[in-house]
Amino acid sequence: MTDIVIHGVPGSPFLRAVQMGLEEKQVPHRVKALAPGEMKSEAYLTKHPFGRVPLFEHGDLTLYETQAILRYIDDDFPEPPFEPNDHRLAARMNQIIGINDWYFFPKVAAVIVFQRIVGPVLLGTATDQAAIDAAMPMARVCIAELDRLLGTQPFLAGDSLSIADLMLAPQLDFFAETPEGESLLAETRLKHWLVRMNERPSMRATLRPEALRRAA
Ligand SMILES: N[C@@H](CCC(=O)N[C@@H](CS)C(=O)NCC(=O)O)C(=O)O
Repeated sequence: MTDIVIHGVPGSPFLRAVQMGLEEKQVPHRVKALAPGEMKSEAYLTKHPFGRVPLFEHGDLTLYETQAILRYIDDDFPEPPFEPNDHRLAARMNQIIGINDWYFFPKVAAVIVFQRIVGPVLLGTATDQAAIDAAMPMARVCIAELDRLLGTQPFLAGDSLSIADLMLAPQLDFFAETPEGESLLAETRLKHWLVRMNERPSMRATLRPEALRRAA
């Protein structure tokens, strides 16, 4: 089997989503941790011109964008499938991936998780409360909407694990470490879904580094 390598920064929720996908499929792989600044190096930018993680390599295929990577993994390693057969549930999965990529990550997690945890712990920066306050309206909408879409289903897009769960679980698990995340998730069905997700071997095998697991 061709070697699979994922380049990333340990703790990144997008990296973790890909790691989880491979763990769920029981596909051997290795993570190449990037050194600080390496994401913006000339060599890295030739493979990922946007300078982000993860970057996925499988033989001569180089791929970035987490949902594209997870869809590729699902096609190349079919069992267990990550996409619902029912086209309505597949549409729901795609919608939730969109919520993550357009609203939750850039407007909520990238602000609040950064201000509360990543900045202070990794970069030694102070928390900007005004930035957190400005992100809260979108945070409320995202959590309420994800909770509504989950409804009483076991997984975000129905009865089985899908790419929506793989992408959202690492994001919400990190967000739940912040006081804002903890309080918004309290009393939601999403919180119970997160507990169930955290019990999966794929989540347990891909824990964030210790420093990023401390409550802010
Ligand atoms: N749309 C990208 C987003 C990836 C992303 O934003 N990753 C973050 C880490 S969680 C990153 O690389 N941040 C570095 C930066 O913004 O310079 C994907 O799905 O892979």
